[in-house]
Amino acid sequence: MDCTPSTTVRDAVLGLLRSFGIDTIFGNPGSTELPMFRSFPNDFRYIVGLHESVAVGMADGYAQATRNAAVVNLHSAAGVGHAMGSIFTAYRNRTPLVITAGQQARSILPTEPFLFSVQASELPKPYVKWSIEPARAQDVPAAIARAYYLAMQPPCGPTFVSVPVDDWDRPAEPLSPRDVSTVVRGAPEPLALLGEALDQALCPALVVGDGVDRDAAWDLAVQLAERYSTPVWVSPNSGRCSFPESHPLFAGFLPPSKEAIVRHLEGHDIVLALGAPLFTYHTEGFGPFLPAGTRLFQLTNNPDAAALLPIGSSIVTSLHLGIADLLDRPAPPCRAKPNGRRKPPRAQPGASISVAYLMQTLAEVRPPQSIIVEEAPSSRPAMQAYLPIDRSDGFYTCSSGGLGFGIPAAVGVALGNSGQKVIGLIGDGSSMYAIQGLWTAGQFQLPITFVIIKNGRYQALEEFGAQFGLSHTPGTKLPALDFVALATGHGIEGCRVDYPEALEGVLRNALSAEKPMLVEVAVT
Ligand SMILES: Cc1ncc(C[n+]2csc(CCOP(=O)(O)OP(=O)(O)O)c2C)c(N)n1
Ligand SMILES: [Mg+2]
Repeated sequence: MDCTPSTTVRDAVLGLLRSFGIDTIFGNPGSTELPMFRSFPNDFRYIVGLHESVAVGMADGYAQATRNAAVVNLHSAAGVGHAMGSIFTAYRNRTPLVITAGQQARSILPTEPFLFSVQASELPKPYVKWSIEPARAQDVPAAIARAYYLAMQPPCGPTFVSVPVDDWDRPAEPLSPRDVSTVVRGAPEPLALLGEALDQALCPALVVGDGVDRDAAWDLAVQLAERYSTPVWVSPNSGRCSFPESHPLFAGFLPPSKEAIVRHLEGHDIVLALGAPLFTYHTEGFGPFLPAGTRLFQLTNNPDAAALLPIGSSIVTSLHLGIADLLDRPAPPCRAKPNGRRKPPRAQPGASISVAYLMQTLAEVRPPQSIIVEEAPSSRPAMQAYLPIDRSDGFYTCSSGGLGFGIPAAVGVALGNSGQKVIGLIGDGSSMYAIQGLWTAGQFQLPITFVIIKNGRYQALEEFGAQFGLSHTPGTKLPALDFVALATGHGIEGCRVDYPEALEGVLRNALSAEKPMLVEVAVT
């Protein structure tokens, strides 16, 4: 009997990816991976990022937009090192990624060759859910399959497979995909107890986190809020929008501070956190987690998030199914509607452009279905006040706090939403962590408008410096950056706007283009 495997590791892996609905590989190529791309088939596309952190950031945006794991290939140790910040962000975003990395040929590993990775599977830890360098070449396809199923299993996240360069041409058996169902439904008893508590509550509130939108439970969250007439808050530093921000029940954004969360939730006897970690603080705080007498419930699809919640009752469930089960209960008695958040005063055009005026103008001129990708730390409060997001899959930012997500993610979101306008709202400082992403946007002529908010500084850090009592924060001034030149240098068109009178026209013009455009907005 002939026991020779009928295909190669490469073809077995590509076949598997096809069966997972994956036809796109993000990466930045290196010698230790090139045989992966021998006779690269026409039904696949390779999307280059000019730095590994950009490749992973694009894959993150693409995976979130397509709701499927994205594959990204990195160059052995140095490439994984470059990508680490973006891997950290993908982990915190709970984005499913299958990351492969090159490794030197197995036979020369004992003499520590050029470019090899000494403990390849250890390098990306702890920000991957699973990591391996398979013991034998023929084990690579099964490792990729396991990496995919695990990446897609809630809570989603990146997984990592290191592949020695000589493995790709080795014989392997083709591998058929399996049905791996990972949707968890909350147990009926605790859901019934939560339902009863909500029915009896005098003044309940909802807090939504990115888990709602990630689980496609946006409409159900709206129904639940309307049924119980609850105000709806957003969990601190949420990476996605999970509730329409123009809805009369929308209450606003919880700040990432212990004392402020207690203040904002004062007066509620029940708080229900939906797909929300709730206690994501940015600075040290003291005192209780919630106001005295407030009971906390949480629905989460993440067992670890349930375990680490310091107070309250958690139910591990798909958000979609958990909320649907609550809605299946008989309707509760009618409750008075709370006041929604107050509209901010209209921003006026001054002598120069304020961030509030920029956000207000953008809200008025942007296509209604356009998608916002934001990374503009000190501009965020003005964005939240003046630029409401009212659609599911309509907003992305990073949940990690690590800069370098915005530009690549905008590219990935645009690649995953063919034709849809994407607006990247990016701080001048943030943009420089991954400016090379502009080049990929240009190569694919993606319909992205990059709005660079140029205040000439790391303003958020100056604000933090003041909070810590520093009289001067060094290293926060950013003179001499020319974003129009950077756009042109990366192959896309750029323009600059300095005065309020010109802002609307410039934004309209950029937004009407079907190609990438960069607008540098000088703000005060
Ligand atoms: C990778 C990384 N490095 C450094 C920081 C610290 N940091 C937080 S906000 C910020 C400033 C960002 O500047 P910019 O995008 O211009 O926004 P602004 O603060 O001016 O609104 C920096 C450097 C970070 N969050 N991530
Ligand atoms: Mg800035």
